[in-house]
Amino acid sequence: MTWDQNGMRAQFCHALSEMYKSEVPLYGDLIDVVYEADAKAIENSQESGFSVIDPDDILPSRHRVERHGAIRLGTAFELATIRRMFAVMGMYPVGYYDLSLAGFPMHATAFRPTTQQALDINPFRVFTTVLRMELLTEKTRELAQKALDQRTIFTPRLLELLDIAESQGSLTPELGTEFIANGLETFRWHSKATVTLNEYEQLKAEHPLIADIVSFPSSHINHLTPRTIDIDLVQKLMLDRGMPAKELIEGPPKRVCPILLRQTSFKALEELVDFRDTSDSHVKGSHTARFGEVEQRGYALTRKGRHLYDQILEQVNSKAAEKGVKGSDYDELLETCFHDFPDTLSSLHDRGLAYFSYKITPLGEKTLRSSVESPPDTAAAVSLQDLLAQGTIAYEPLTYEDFLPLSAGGIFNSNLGSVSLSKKLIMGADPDLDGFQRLLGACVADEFHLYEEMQKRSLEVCRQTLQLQTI
Ligand code: OOG
Ligand code: NI
Repeated sequence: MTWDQNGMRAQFCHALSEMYKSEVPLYGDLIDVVYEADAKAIENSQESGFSVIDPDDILPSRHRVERHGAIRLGTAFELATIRRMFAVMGMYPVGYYDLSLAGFPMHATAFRPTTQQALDINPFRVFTTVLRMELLTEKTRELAQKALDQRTIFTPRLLELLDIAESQGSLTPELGTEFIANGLETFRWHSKATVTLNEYEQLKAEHPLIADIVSFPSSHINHLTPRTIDIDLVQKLMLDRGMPAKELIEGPPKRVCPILLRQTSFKALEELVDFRDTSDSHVKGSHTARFGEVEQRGYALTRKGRHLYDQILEQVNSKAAEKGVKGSDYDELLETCFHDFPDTLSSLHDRGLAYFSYKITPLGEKTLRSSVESPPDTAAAVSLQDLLAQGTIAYEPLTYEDFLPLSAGGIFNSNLGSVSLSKKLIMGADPDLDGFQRLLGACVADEFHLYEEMQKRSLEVCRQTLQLQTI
């Protein structure tokens, strides 16, 4: 058992998954469906002799344990403390997501490992949103502030353990165990609300997510998502089993070369809640927040690739809106429009649309060994194209490690009962990265930069091994 950051992350992810399974049994069923679909997909791809499966997907150390979760926070203290908590597990804020575009008064980042090695061990990531108080109406803001001021979503012991971890650089196994047990409390579901039913209704009328963020004593994990290698098959199995699956898969269509992220989900559960009463007793009510989701990850796109993706998706959505296209017709339209997005590894590589990792091929290694006697001319400038054409080095795509919350806006919306009163006001807002970083107490990393660095580093290793001046 290791208690370094990677070990802590793996253990925490496992413990959280067990807790969520007991809280939301349908999540456990979904995991079973994913295992079944993946086994079948591997069998099918072996039978067809045409492998469409990304090797990264079947790395046993990574794939089976891979999860992402999502939490929603209310204050700067909560966000900054969560940042410290995730840092103990080697998870750092990457990317800024402005959710006002979808009509939500929130912005977000994703806490995740940032190195290839850490991602390979356990890529656990948590999409973390925080409320934008300035986008609420005054009355709701006051109510939200009052409710948030009276809660602490961290146990006192967790706060002590954070100080210890930060001053000593790590935790002993005993303290690590305590850290995990205490950390889980922040994400646990509580059916006792901290507000009255009337206050809850008021918050919900402005936006259901405000009520979800503000009304409870913890920041309950609202979903935990396993990764599959065949989301179409999972979708089919979910429907076959009568699970309350959402109708469409979000994101890009099914392709030979999968890109970014495809996601589907089952609808939020209606849960009983005890609301506070002025007379100190409780009133029964209900809340829908927690759901199950599944995802298939594809290749990370460069800025250029992402731009093309966004352009095509916009085209799809405006055509769909214009003609009122829905259901399987929407899927067809999506597929047609995405014909404009190259779908071979070499075109994605040569046109600079996706990120890749380079490595020396067995042929390259053989040549290298035979040239030990007479080392190559290190001053020689060899181009990447030449090395690829000679078969000295090869590339494989980098996996997309981030999120597409706006394309998954459908997931958000399918889990919300009513329409927001203040949607128009929110949608007119500007993104506020500076404001978000102030609440976080740190900067967020740029995801494109991280992929670019991984790609560069892999090429640098090749250059050094081949003893070349430049590639
Ligand atoms: C976050 C939704 C974002 C995803 O997979 O895009 C997310 C939320 O519901 O709070 O998890
Ligand atoms: Ni999600």
